[in-house]
Order: sequence, then C-alpha cells, then structure tokens
Amino acid sequence: MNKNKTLWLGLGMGISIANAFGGNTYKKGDKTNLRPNVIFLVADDIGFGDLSCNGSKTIHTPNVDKLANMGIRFTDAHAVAATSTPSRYSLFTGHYAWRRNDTGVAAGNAGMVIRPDQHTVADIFKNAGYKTGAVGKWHLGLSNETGSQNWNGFITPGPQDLGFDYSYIMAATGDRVPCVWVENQRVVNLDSNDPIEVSYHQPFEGEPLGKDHPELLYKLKPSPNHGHADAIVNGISRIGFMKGGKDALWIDENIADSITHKAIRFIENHNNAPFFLYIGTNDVHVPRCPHPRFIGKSGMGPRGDALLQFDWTVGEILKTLNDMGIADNTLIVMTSDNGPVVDDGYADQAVELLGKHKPWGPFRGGKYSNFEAGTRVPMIVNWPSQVKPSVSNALMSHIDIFATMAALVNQDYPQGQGMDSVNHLDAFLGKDKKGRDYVIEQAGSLCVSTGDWKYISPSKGAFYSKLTNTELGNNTEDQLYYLADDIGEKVNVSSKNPEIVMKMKLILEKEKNKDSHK
Ligand code: NG6
Ligand code: CA
Repeated sequence: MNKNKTLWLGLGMGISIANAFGGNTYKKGDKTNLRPNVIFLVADDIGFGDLSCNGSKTIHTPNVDKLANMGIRFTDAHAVAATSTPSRYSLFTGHYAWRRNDTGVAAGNAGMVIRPDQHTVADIFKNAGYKTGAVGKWHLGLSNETGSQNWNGFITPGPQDLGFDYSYIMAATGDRVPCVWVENQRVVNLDSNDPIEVSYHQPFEGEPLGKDHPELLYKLKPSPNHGHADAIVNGISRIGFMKGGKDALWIDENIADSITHKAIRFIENHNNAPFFLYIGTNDVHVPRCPHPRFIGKSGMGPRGDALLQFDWTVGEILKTLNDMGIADNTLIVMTSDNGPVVDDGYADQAVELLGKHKPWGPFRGGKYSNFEAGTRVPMIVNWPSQVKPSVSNALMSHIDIFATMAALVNQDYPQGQGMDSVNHLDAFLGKDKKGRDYVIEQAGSLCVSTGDWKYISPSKGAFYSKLTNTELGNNTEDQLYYLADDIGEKVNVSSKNPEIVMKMKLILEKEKNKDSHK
C-alpha cells in the first residue's frame, strides 16, 4: 500500500467532532480552532509516584504540576506494555505489540519495528495537513533489517517513512550503541574519515570494553551482574559494540538539553502551520547523567535529579508555547512509556538514596511487571482552550491514542490499520469519566484490568527479579485482584471468583482471536 497516494476523507466523523465541542468554536482572527497543535511528551521509565501532581511529597515537579492543574490528570491510564519498544509501537500504530513476536526491547541496530506500510499517528496528522516531527528517544529500530543500517550515509527506511517530516532521534536507548544523534536519518557531526561501525555480536579490535577495563569507567559503572559492560562511551560502558564516529558521540549530560532545544526549534519553525511533535525524553532512563545544573538538587542522586531535569524540559516547552502565543491551542499529552525502575543497571546510588520516595506510587511492581505499576503510568492531557481542569479516573490506554487523534483531526484511516484503537476523544478531553471497559497490559504475560478487577494470566516466567528488585508477578496460577479494594494487588482472589476469572479469560481470548493478518 502506498500511504502517500491515499486520501482519507472523514466527513461522518467531522459531524461527531463538531458535536463533541458543542459546535465549531473556531473564531477567525484568534488562534483557537479545532486543529490544535499536538505534542506527545513521552517520558522514559517515570512512574506514577515520580510526580508531585500525583501526590508524591518526596519530589517537587512544579512544571508538570502546572500542566496537570490546567489540564486533565488521569489516575488509571495505561501504557500498552511495561517496556519501551512494545509500548511505543502500540502508541504510534494502535496495534497491540503482543500480536507480533518481534516487538521486544530493540537493540541499537534493530530493523524498523513499525513497517513502512503501517499507518501511524504521524501519518494521520500528516494527512490532515500537519507538519510532523519526532525528537528524542525512538527505540523503534531503523532500516529494513537488523544490522543493515548505513550509519555513514542515509539510514532508510526511517521516521520519514512513518509520517514524520522531521526527526532528531537516538536510535534506541541511552545505554545502547550507537551513542549518536540521527537527524533526518543521518548521523549528526559525522567525520567521514572516522566512520561508525556497530555490532551486537562481536567487539571491534582495539576498542576497550567495560568488562575488561573498569578503570576506564570514570563516569558510571554498571551494577553487578547487569551487563552494560560492552563499548565504553564517555566513561560509561553500554550494551553493544561500536567503533569510530568520535566527533558524533553524544555527551550524556547534554542529552536533555539537545532534545529540549530541538523540540523548541521545531515548534518555533512551525508557528504558522498546525504541527504534531512527538518528544521522547531520555529522562529518567539509565544511564542517568543529568546536566550539572541539576546535580544534587533532588537529594536522591542522579535518578531524582533526572526527574527534575524532565520537569525542566516540560517547563521549557510550556514557556515556548506561551511566548509564541500558541499555548491555548496546543494539545499536550504527557505520559510515560512504562513504569519505574530504581536500579536498571548502573551503580548510580538510586537505591541507596531513594529514601521514602515511591516511584510506583500506591501500585505494586514497576517496569517489566505484570502488576499495575508496570503499565499504570502518569498521563496528563492539557489543552487550555478546550478542556476544563479536572482529575479523571477513567480507564485509559495508549492504544486508543491513534483512533482518538484521527477523530480529533477528522481523519479516517485504512481498514485494518490501528485495529486495536478506539476513539475515546470524550474521555481524553475529560467529558467521559468512564473510558474503556477494560485495558490489556503486557509484561511477562498478558493482563486485563476493568478498573475494579485485575487478572494476570498464568506464565512460567520468574515472579521476582533480583537484578532490578521488581516483583514481576509471573505465576503459573491464575491471579485475580480486586483493585477497587486492593489497589496494591496483595490478595489473589481468583479461587473465590471463578466466574470473573472466566470473564477475564474470555476478554483475552476474544482480543487474541481478533488478529487475522498481523
Ligand atoms: C534491559 C536493560 C535495561 C534497559 C531495558 C530497556 C539489562 C540487564 N537491562 O535489557 O537497562 O535498557 O533493557 O529499557 O541489559 S526500556 O525502557 O527502553 O524498555
Ligand atoms: Ca522505558
């Protein structure tokens, strides 16, 4: 299918959108209309309890609080998966990542996980006449297949094949090579006399590795048994091997500044056209190396300082929108890709300095976990001209962002695309307080939450990860928790409620069988 040749008319939808707003509120001459600028601000590994707007007293995130106070703060919103790649895959495509077996945490040289012929949320905006951009963490692979990237030339396919006019991205994560910025699918600052080579199979001769040369790890050492012991970049050992590209290497302390700066540039450059901007922050993923101006500010070491840095990024974006006079008509969705983790592989004192801080909030588990904290993430929707500030307990999932954005900008999309996504615009804008009937959560196994009840299907994986000190929640037995009374998922009530277990299993079966072609 050639996406560019297809025009999507959504006249029927247009009527329902106009109704949703009680008629067309566009006023000629002011900047408020029904085609808002849209920003997705997706944090990395930030938990529900990592933000003061969600009730945390141990961290102060004033800019996020401001966003929440002027918008809708959701208390039961879910990422689709408890790690980044499947979570972002689903956010962009409206397809459950678990329908495919190749959407797990992507290596830095992974092929592009979203196929060029898949319709993404960026395609929706682009077809609606928006200028589209992606800045920051990508983690969705590049090029046709693993290892086939031309790091020294034009890397294709890439974000432009998924609907993004502009991109400035890190290929995978801060802890995976190559540690370079890729702008419009070319490595930034690359010296052609020092070409880049990347491998996830074997080291390059003459390049020291973290595991053999701990004395070279002047900035951050890996936690014991956590891997992260391959290529050394900026005194930090990473996952994977790389050689060359010395001038192109990012400086870890400047990552947040680079992302924020490029995001602001994109906004400034598109003052006059509606734009869609995806910003994936690196905060607070490992290795956590916040800029020196944040060091020591949280009292919790680099993890807490990186949270403050994230808050700063939010503040800078808000300030830019205000200065440009477009804040009122910009819809911001701020959320996180998955739940929190404290020690994710580097000896950065996150555990030692955590104190009373609870990144997971009232929920059990964390990143990688079937329990709620795996996917129950912060989510704020802010659109000053259209939404009334409120707190919403509606059951929400990132899976619906695709169809909801299509409804927002009055775009249809091809049959079979966004197949798991449902338009919940009213819930996103705070008018419907119920949201979904259920959400599906993906970690070691598949889970269903109806808001009141949570079911975790049996799996053979480990119950607990000693490495990250996370209760993963895998169990060979059915697990059922009554969240309405037991938000911490402490008491498994499956044997007392066989009919509810059966209902939950049926939901999962029905969803699994929906798949026919992916
Ligand atoms: C894990 C890494 C972890 C992190 C994660 C991806 C080890 C032992 N752990 O494999 O450090 O990089 O992958 O995180 O290597 S995510 O948020 O991007 O999904
Ligand atoms: Ca993540």
